[in-house]
Amino acid sequence: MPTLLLTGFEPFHTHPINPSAQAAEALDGAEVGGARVVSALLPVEPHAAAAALLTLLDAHQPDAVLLTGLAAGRPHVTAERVALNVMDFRIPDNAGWVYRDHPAHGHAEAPPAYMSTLPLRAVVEAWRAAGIPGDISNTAGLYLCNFVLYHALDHLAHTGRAGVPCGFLHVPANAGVALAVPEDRPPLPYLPQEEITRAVRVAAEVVGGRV
Ligand code: PCA
Repeated sequence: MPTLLLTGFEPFHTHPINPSAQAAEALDGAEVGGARVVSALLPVEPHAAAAALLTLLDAHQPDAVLLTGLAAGRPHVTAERVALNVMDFRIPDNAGWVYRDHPAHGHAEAPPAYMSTLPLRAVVEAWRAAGIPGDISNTAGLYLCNFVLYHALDHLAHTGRAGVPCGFLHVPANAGVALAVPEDRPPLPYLPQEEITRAVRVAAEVVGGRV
């Protein structure tokens, strides 16, 4: 059976939990769209995240890759179209570092961007058919989510696996994240965790069903 690598991120910044991690944990080992899900959590620090990601890609040789993370403030799920070779953090990573105007990949020949190789429109249509509003996003930000998407696509391209569908889903806050916002800060839109997990599962069904 084909393998679908599904990653979530550890909690970061002021968020006590990460709904992407909860979705990845809930789907670990499941058979989705004819593929077996192998889930893993990535650290919110670029060096450790890149090392963990490349190890996962080489150890599991996945047939499809679905990376996920939290976009606190977005009202619905989004499938990212592009990863840029830029890090420009507005908040520190979990090691306390802030990278500004910094390449995501230091190699002189690293391209400025990679396009997601997921069937993005099919994912959005499957969400809608399942009653889940969502959209394609044209920016994954310039923090860890953009960074891991860039490195995953770069690694697949350089190991003869450019045809492996690979992309990134951003999920909104769940109730636990929204409840942790201090009263003097603007409230966050949120979705119940079950709905976030369902959205990730529907996307995995589309991707897994094509490998
Ligand atoms: N979201 C962050 C990094 C970790 C996460 O879950 C991002 O959007 O870059």
